[in-house]
Amino acid sequence: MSAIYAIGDIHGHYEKLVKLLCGAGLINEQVKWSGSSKTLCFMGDFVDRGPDGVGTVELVMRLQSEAAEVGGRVLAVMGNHDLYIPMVQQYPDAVTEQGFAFRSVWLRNGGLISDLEDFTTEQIHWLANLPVMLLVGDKLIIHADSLLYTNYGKTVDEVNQAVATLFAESDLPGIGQLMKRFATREAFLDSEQGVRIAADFLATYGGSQIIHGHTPITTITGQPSSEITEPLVYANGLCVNIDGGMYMGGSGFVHIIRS
Ligand SMILES: [Mn+2]
Repeated sequence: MSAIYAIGDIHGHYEKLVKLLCGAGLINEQVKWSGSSKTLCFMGDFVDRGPDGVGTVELVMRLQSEAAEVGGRVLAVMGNHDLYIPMVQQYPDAVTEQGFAFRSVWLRNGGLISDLEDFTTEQIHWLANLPVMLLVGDKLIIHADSLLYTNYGKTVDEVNQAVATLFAESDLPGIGQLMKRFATREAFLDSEQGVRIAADFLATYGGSQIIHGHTPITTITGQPSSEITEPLVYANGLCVNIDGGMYMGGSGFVHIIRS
């Protein structure tokens, strides 16, 4: 299989994304797909915090169809911030178990009213229907370094189906619970337990390595995001964090997986 290109949490940083894609030869100067039959994989959290969530989603959706036309693939999993958009847009009055409006929780977590107003129905539908896990070659792609996925099934398909059903059935308590679970992180980080937990996770869902975003590398290593240009490989090589902290001053990076 040819190389897989993976990019972490973009959080509305459209300009940074264009620069990364251009640098990797995946788009040309007209911002059109030039990656031929390559595979590009996004870790989710396309929106919130940064200036242009709508432009970011628009670009990723367009690249999906441009890549497909020439035998390439642009894949994406859902991040917790992507989940907020359809939730807040479709159910503006919904409240959490504790009685807080989801809208205010979203705003406190970097939600932008300007983005919300500009999303098209098609884009909202796309966000709500993103898979939460993907097995690409021998890499298991998830947004969060969390065990939340294990609540939804024992295979990648089961998990994706169960999450999709929450939206299809307008299961607001279920979506609320998913959001809460999505707030967890660092499940594989513990130096003693992490390797075992990651190995169990891979044994359940397949793949030989977990690729994730969600937890900016700077929050683990203390290295400033502006200096982070490569992934954090940990848990004996079973896990790869590719969140360069694009909303924290990082340029982000493209993680190229050769197999
Ligand atoms: Mn996240």
